[in-house]
Amino acid sequence: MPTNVTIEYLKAEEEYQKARTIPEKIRALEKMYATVPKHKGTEKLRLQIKRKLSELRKELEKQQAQRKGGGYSFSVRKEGAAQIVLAGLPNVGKSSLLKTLTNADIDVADYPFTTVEPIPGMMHHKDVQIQLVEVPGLVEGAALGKGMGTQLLSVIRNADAIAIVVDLSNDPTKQMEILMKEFERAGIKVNKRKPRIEIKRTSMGGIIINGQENIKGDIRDVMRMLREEKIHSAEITVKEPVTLEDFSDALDNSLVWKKAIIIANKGDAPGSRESYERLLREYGERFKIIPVSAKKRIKLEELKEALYEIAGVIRVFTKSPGEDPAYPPIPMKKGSTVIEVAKKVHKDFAKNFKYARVWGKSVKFPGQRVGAEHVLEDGDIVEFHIR
Ligand SMILES: Nc1nc2c(ncn2[C@@H]2O[C@H](COP(=O)(O)OP(=O)(O)OP(=O)(O)O)[C@@H](O)[C@H]2O)c(=O)[nH]1
Ligand SMILES: [Mg+2]
Repeated sequence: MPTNVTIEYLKAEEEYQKARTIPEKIRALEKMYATVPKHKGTEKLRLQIKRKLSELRKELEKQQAQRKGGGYSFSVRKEGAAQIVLAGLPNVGKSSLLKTLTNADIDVADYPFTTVEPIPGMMHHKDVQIQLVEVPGLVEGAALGKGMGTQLLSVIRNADAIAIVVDLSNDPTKQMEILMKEFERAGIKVNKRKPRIEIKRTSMGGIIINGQENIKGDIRDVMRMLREEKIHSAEITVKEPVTLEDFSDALDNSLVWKKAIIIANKGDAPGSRESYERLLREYGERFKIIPVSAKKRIKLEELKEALYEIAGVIRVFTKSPGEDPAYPPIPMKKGSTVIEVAKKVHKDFAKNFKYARVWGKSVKFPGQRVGAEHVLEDGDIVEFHIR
């Protein structure tokens, strides 16, 4: 046991030793993590706690999955170009937003837990259909199983992006604290980029690490983590400076990385200006925050635009030589290439692809000739030339 820890830490450790259930263990470990002094000398300890937490999360997931037979499982079939969840505490106005943004016919009421299962609706914006899914209200402890929380969080884990809904009439920073804690517990990394570490398993040859100078930490700890994950033979490329914790995250296949925005609802309510400003101070750097009122229908166009942006969708128009672009455009994932569009249009287009001409933001001049791997941008027009 390290000698430089606090009384609070030791208490938390005792709690951990006494804990019987997984949620109890998780809560105790979280306390241990929070009470370890943060300096170089405790880095390893903190990493160990994190890794133990991630192990417990996987165990909890397994436990819940086995229980599913008799219990309940939610899943919402994806439709449209992308799926965005509306997630927040109870009674913040998720249903009201879904109702004004989509065609969904749902209940709105002034008490918590009106919505008891995920509800989808389609939002139409810029010729693209985006699916919005209301997730029933989350509560503190959701990720540890409270209020069907684990099932609800798994709906969030499967979505393409998250719209966090907070209520400006009711301490939104506190709401954010609760939600961020549950996302963290559920292994959902919000508005963070996955560390750029590539792990290619090989059948033999041991561990090869390229870019080892990018790892800020003891290589023996790296090797230990790899052993723990049962990776004995692999080629690993570290493409940017990383800490041991980043390295651990990159190995942890129970984590998901999601983009998120904050919808600050009930902007019409008394006191909402002050709480919006506080929210902006504390979360404005990490999140795009859109203050709206579902009830008074204020700023809904801005909200649609922001949802469209995090959906990560681009519109690609196709045309035949000598003709106008076809309508409607084809929705594609951001970063899509010419050949990926060709595959969507017609399999012969992809098979017999020779080159394409492109008009729009991704090219230097109109009608530029490009190859199969050319990356397209929103609004581009593509003309396929095939053999
Ligand atoms: N003042 C104000 N009230 C709102 C606004 N949006 C929703 N409400 C009210 O907030 C209450 C809850 O709205 P819902 O849309 O049912 O909230 P929810 O988040 O779906 O609630 P649950 O499904 O129970 O978690 C209702 O009384 C709504 O009328 C708003 O923009 N301004
Ligand atoms: Mg609702």
